[in-house]
Amino acid sequence: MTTINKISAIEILDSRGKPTIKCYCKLDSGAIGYASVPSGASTGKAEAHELRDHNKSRFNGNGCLKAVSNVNEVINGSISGTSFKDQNDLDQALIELDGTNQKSKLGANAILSVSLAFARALATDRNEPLYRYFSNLMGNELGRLPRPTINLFSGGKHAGGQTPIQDLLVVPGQEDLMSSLDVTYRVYQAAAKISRSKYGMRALTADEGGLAPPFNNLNSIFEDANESIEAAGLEPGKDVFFAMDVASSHFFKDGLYDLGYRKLPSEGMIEEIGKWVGYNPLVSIEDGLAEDDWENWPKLNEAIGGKSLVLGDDFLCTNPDRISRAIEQNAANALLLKVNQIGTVTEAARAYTLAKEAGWKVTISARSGETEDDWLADLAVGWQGDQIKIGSITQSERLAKYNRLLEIEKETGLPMNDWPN
Ligand code: 2PG
Ligand code: MG
Repeated sequence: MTTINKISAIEILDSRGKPTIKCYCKLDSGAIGYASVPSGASTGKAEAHELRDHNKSRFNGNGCLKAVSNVNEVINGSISGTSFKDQNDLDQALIELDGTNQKSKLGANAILSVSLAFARALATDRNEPLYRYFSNLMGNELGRLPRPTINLFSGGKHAGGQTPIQDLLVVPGQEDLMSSLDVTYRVYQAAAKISRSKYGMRALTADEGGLAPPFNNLNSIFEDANESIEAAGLEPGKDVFFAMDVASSHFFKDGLYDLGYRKLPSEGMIEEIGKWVGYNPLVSIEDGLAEDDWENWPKLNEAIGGKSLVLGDDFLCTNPDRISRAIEQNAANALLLKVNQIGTVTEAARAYTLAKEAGWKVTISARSGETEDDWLADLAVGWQGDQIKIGSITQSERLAKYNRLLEIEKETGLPMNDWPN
């Protein structure tokens, strides 16, 4: 049993300058854990509720003082001095204290901050690295490092909508992390040069550090990405692959996918994605269809699932009920896992297990609004995520996680997951 001595929280700012929450958990043993919670911009409707103050005169309504006070008053009042068997025991207490389906009373941001800070406090107490705590929690041996999928170009909600597609990512195929980051750096620098010469654009970046030039059309995203890889002296489909976050819920209106130059029904969108996957070394398509287009996800999976991951983000929202339904309907073959979409470590672990038991791949993902906290790297290694999606390699809130992965790689000597080679 572990007794919590005190839980407290403060407001801090995320990578977009918006308030978020950082929590400290002190155990009776004296061990202290902390955790900061990220925040999305292209959010799914089924995500757990992120509690904001809606006081327009402060951070345009984005303050998190209510969430902070829920930790300091309600949660601390209820659980300090209480003993818990394990992570599950604490998370169940938090879920019951909130008592709503989407954690709308206390806020998923408040609840997750406590759940994660407790995880880190326990790891500290046991004198074990956080990745080991997470692997023990899952009953996993340590196996392989997740392969990074790294933003190169961005659009959609992360770049002011200059193109509807949200992210084109590179998937370096190297055998270790530093070589993968080296390849990514070279491709990124080549892409920055191409953006300048083709679009007259300085290397201005989107929320996650991807370049965001005003592409002429969707094909030019692929053209420019392939060109960047070649300009870096590398071969697309051998040294570097692609992943795409279509994030199509955000341009699905009145039954049509609005790609700017064309509006397509679901069948047309599936055909279009089939072409992208056919002509490019695209190994992962995230949210190719909208979050409520349940009827057509199985058709997308049927059409491209043999060649590419059919990855559900807004579609699944790390929600065990949605994942079970998708497994039953054969509607995807991979889960994008974001812990704050569901709100506790235990429920995220359940989502992970469901997906793995169905033979799916799992990509562990950061959010577009991130902090310098690096727990995501430990969680991805401990749970043996097949992929990790953190963003580009240009901003410190992302690099905190890449650098933590480098440390873990050095410490453990783990090999990298061999997908997609
Ligand atoms: C996504 C994420 C990360 P956001 O859509 O996958 O790229 O974005 O955090 O804005 O939901
Ligand atoms: Mg997404």
